[in-house]
Formats: sequence, C-alpha cells, structure tokens
Amino acid sequence: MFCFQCQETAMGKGCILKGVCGKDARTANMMDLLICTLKGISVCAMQLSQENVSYDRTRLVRLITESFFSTITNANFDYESIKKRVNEAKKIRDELKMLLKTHNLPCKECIEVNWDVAENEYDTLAGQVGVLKEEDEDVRSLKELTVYGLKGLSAYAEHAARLGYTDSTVDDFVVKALSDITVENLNSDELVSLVLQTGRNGVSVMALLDKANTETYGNPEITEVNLGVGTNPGILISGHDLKDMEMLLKQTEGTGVDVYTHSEMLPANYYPKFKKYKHFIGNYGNAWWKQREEFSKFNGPILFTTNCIVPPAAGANYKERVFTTNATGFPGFKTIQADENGKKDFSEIIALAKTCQPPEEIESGTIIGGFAHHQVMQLADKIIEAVKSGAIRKFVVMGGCDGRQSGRSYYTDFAKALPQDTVILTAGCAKYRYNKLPLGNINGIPRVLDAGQCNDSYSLAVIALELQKAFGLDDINKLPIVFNIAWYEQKAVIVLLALLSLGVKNIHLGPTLPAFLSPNVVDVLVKNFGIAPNGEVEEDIEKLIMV
Ligand code: FSO
Ligand code: SF4
Repeated sequence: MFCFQCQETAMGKGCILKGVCGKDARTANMMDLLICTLKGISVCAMQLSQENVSYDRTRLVRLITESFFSTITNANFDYESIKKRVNEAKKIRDELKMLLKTHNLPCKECIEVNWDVAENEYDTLAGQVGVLKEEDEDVRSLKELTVYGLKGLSAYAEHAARLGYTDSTVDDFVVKALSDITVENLNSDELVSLVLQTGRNGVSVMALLDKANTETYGNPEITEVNLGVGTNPGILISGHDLKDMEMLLKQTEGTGVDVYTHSEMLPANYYPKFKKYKHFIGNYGNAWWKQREEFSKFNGPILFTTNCIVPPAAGANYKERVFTTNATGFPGFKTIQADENGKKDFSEIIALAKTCQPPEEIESGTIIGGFAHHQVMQLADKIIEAVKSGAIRKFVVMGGCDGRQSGRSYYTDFAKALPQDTVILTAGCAKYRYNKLPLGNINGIPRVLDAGQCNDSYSLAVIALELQKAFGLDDINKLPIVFNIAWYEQKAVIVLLALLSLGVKNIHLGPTLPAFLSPNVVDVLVKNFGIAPNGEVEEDIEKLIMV
C-alpha cells in the first residue's frame, strides 16, 4: 500500500505498511483498485458521450460518488464492502465497454479500462494500481490533488443527492476530470487548471448542498445547544448526513429514546425542522478523535452516517453498539441499508437503545451556534457597524478539521491569543479546538461564529462575498478577513480548492502542508495564491492580524 491522502500520513510522507488511521494494507490496496475502476468507467463514459451514445448516467455518477466517498479517510475500513464496490464498478465499466463495442468504437488502451482478473487475483492487481503508478512526482501531485478534491466533492454531492438535489454540470465534470487524468497527457499548466476547475465545482456542490439542507430543514438559526444529558437512554448520531438525522428523529419520537449528536452532526441542532423534536437533547462530546473515550461513556448505540470512524480499542465496551450506514463501514459493526426508496429502518438501533443505560454526563452547560449565511445576514447591519466603528478589527476564518495530533493545540492557543477585537468564523470539526472557550462577544456578537459542518464553509464564503458587496470592495482580499485553516481529510481539500477558486489569497494551512503536494506544486500554490504553512502562534498572530 501507499497512501498519503490525509494530514496524518506516516512520517509526513505516506503510509506503507498500515494506515496511521488504522486502515490495513489490503483494504488500502482494494481502494486503489476501486479508484482505478472508476477511472475506467469515466474513460468509457466520456467516449460514449463524445459519440452521443446514451447510457444510464445517473447510476454511473452515483456509483462514482458513493465509491469515492467510501475511500475518504476514516469512512470505511471494511475490505469486503470495498471489494463489493469493485465488482459493481467493474460490472458497469464492462457494460460501457460492451456499448462501445456495439457502436464499433475502440476501447482505450489502459489498465483502468482493460483490467480483468479473477476475484482471487484482485489483491495482487490492487497492489499495482495505486498512486505510485504515476512516476512523475509533480504530475502525481496535481493528479492526486484533483482526485482528493473529487473525493470531498463526491461526499457533499452524495448528501445533496439523498435529499433529491443534483447538479448535472458537476456530475459531468467529475466524469470528465477522472477521464482526463487517466488518458489525456495533461501538462502541468493543464493540471493546475483542472485543480482550479475542481475547486469551482466544489463551490457549486457546496451551494447545492446548502440549498438541499436549507430548503429541506430550514435555515440554521442562532441556537444554544445543550451539552448535558437527560435521564432516558439515548442514541448518538455522528457524521454529516442530515437525511439520516431526520429519519432517526422521526423513528425515535415517542419511543422513550433520546437522540444526541456527536462531532460533525452538532450543527443539526441549528435547523428549525430538527429543533422541534423534544427528544433531541443536544450534543454529546467533541470532535471525532475523542470517540473512544466518549462512546464508552455514552452507554447507548452509536450511528455513523459518514466519517470519521476511529477503530475501537481491543477491549472497547461499545463495539457491539456501533452501526454504520451509507459509505461507512468497519468489520464487525452492523450496517443499516436503505431500501429502494432511500428509507432506512432504525428499529434495531432503537430496540438496542431501550436496553441501555442513559448516557453518563461528561459536560454540562450550553454552546452557541447557527451562524450560517442566512442568519449572519440578518445581523449584517450590526456587523458592518462594528467593523466601521473599529469594534471588530478582523474576522478570522478558522474552519476545517480537527485531528488527534498534539500539535493541533496550536488552534486553541491561537484562538486564545487573538486580540479581543477579532471574531472567529468557523465550520467543520476544527471548531472543537475553541468553541467551548470563554471568548466573550463584541457588542453582542459572539467571538466564535459557527456556521455548521465543513461543507458549510460555503456559508463563510457567502458571508465574505456579501461583506465585500456591502463595503463596495473590488477584491475579496481587501476585506478584513484572514484564513487560518486546519485540514485533515479530503473534504477539507475541496473546501481549500473552493476558496482558491473564489480568489481567496494568503490562506494559512496547517497543522502541516499535505504530503501529496510536491515541492514544485507547493511553489505554485505559494506564488499564485500566497498559501503558507502555519508557524508559531505569536508569529502568525503578527502576520495575520497585526498587519
Ligand atoms: Fe471532520 Fe472527519 Fe467534516 Fe472531515 S469529522 S474531519 S473534513 O470527516 O468532514 O470536519
Ligand atoms: Fe495513512 Fe491517512 Fe491514508 Fe489512513 S488515510 S492510510 S492515515 S494517509
């Protein structure tokens, strides 16, 4: 195996024996074979489109986006389920090849289109089709940057699709981009352009998901979220999928079982449609990486709707209580499948919850959130006034991911060290590094404004663009907003590319730069976008705030 797609990668270079995340080599390789096959599908699909031959586009795109989602860091550790996806992908690819044949069109000569071995030889082949297959370090870097962007984009497209929202332009782009990096000999400039196009499509997909979420569940509103526990048994729901949240709340209503969010599901508390459920108690715990400790105290079942899963320790008392759904999986965890109409039956989880003790309280009090673009725009006059009067000197976008590396205490220290006249705009699980600090408010505006999940970084971009309009500026970079982003996995990659495509410059990125960026690609990002790694807290405060 060779995997370097996340911030935690071994030695800052690449995981080669086993993932730091816990992914084993066989599963990592099988994911490579899956991506290889998705590329083959895209190549055939592009050829068919160019010749105006019709095929089942929706099925194909959903397979690509779901499969990509399953390969995101901490989403799926289950070798068998990935192998199953390889078989499904190969079947679709072979159908497309057959279609090419019936139209007398030659298949492209590449392994992605033509691999064909028996299932018992998948492992051997899988070990040969990974990222190191591309020998040129810079080409590899730009191609993988595109692929990781597409993975993040696919995750968000999946959530939107489950609510009935799709964007055919984005779908077409995914197929074309995958095909281009497979069979077109793109030079560095063309690859850089593809990376930026990926970012633009990232903006589109986040806008689509924002529309899907807000039209379905209402606009997030300022909310005090309870951190304590009730006296009933509970179910803990983690991940990003709001459709699952809705189904779980409906099915648990009146059963005597309460519902709590964990990690990236916290923002569900901000949506009007979910707030009306009395048995939706609040948020339990913190960012994904604290789950081993927190799950063992929760006492009830846990439902993962997306990443991030941490493999449980050998003696973990909660192993039998964990369920996965959608693209997620872990050997030994039970999986809840949707029926053909997308409905899920959570009765097994609810029945289990009834046999469990109520959660043990690990925190108390409340935190405030719900500052997505619609809500913030309601406060626009107040915010603009505070900027004009000098009460707010700068906004600091500190969205992204949290992670378990000790160096991430940088973000807590940075938030604490920020001058009192600055406001943090956040989204994603990165917020857990500072959302419980007593940072106070400025003229009634809290100093940490949480827009929601990592995909709600879109909200932060909308807020910036609206402020740019309000202040009559011709460049987003003239706003009093700076960016100090924490990344971990590939959804943060699409968020970063989306910001770059919107013209945002001088983003500080940490806690370390991605291992998949070659020195030359880093140079391009530094020269064209002013991207910088974060340094020491004081020095970064000086650079970002005091100038
Ligand atoms: Fe976090 Fe995990 Fe939302 Fe990620 S829980 S790290 S960027 O999956 O998706 O922020
Ligand atoms: Fe390593 Fe990250 Fe890949 Fe896991 S996802 S194998 S930690 S690079």
